[in-house]
Amino acid sequence: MFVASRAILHLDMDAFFASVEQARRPELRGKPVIVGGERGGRGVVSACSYEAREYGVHSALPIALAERLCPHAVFLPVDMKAYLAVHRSLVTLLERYTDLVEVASIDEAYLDVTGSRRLFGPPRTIAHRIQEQVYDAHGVTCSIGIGPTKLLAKLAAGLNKPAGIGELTGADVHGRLRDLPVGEVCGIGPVTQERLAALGLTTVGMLQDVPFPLLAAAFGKGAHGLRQLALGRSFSPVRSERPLPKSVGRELTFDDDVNDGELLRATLLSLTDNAVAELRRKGLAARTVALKVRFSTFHTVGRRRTLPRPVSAVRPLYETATALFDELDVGARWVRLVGVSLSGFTHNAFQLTLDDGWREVALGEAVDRVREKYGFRALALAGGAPARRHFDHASPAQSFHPSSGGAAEVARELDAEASRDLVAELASEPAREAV
Ligand code: DCP
Ligand code: MG
Repeated sequence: MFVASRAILHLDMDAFFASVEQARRPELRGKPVIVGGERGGRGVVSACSYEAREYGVHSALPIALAERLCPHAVFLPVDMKAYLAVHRSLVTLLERYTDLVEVASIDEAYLDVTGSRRLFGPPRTIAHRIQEQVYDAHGVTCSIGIGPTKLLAKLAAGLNKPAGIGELTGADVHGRLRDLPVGEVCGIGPVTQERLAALGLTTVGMLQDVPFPLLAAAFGKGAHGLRQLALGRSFSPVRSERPLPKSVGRELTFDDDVNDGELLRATLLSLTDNAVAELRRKGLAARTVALKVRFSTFHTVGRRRTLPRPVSAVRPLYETATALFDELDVGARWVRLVGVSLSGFTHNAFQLTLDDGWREVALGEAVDRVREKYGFRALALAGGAPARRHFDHASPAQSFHPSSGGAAEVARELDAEASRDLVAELASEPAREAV
């Protein structure tokens, strides 16, 4: 079961190399343009404008053949330097909308905008803005697909070429998707396509319906993956190529020193919850939890623990933080500051299996969605309540110091009116995330 819903965009430039040429030489606009080599050359077509496609020209066709199909086309050599310059500028533009930009090719990128909606609006609004900005900056058009997975977003972009914006949802998997040729699905290449055709399977719908034993007989271990693709179930996350952050942490200096164990634990829960929210926004999972405690004497102690595998749910990370806290044996000593820091990151795979903590992850993402809409404080973990009361009294904008990144944001979130304190009963069932 796939519960978590992400908002993923797939952007693909239209007739990329040819469009760049048309943009810098306006006299070529509206004309068939073929990029790949001069007339009479021995090369193949790299790109061709949509006007040239009407004559049957396409990428990888020998230039000589393209010449025959469309004799009046303008033939141009490849100017990779120019296309790369546009490419780099596009990536910079896309990174304004989210940290999670995966560059898939010279003219294609995936964006995970799940965490960007609060700032930039719904995915369709983001897609319109990107299209406009790309055109304003470079005079070229792109197509953008929206979906809950990369696979569906890419299909949606392909269905809306050129210059379109389209969306495919989970519901479309058993609707519009069924009539598509299997070759349209990213991951089903020409060889697989041929083998499927030999079984009489040419459309996505056929691949959805074919009895599994038949598929397994033909494709062995690959059968499961094929069926998943046909059902739009590809949960591979958008992988940004940016280096992973070293750590994400939150710490709190109390306005008055504290020696109340319950309040300290509740503070740890709020800090962990806050740090994990940032973790999920960045699409990461963490393996290492570090705890910092500064006593009223300014003596500072720390403990860290590494989990068997990376997690992105609050509970196992909080439980580790409290275990570390117990080991420190704070007793009745007065505490000035506590901090929780997460590190040892991997990209969160969102590969949800029944025994893999999917419920925790799905709940976490549901909490993220509510917070995106109504603010961070709209939902708070049950055990964090005493700490929240404390924050409310303790001029939190000054006393709450995120130890890495997002400082302004968190200060703002904690400063918000505490009028909508709903309690998320995440604690209602025992954790399934084994640590
Ligand atoms: N390319 C190439 N040789 C190929 C395919 C593509 O050199 N066989 C280059 C030129 C294309 C660019 O990569 O402009 C992007 O490839 P796409 O497959 O996205 O094709 P286009 O952007 O040209 O057209 P479309 O509008 O179909 O995306
Ligand atoms: Mg393209």
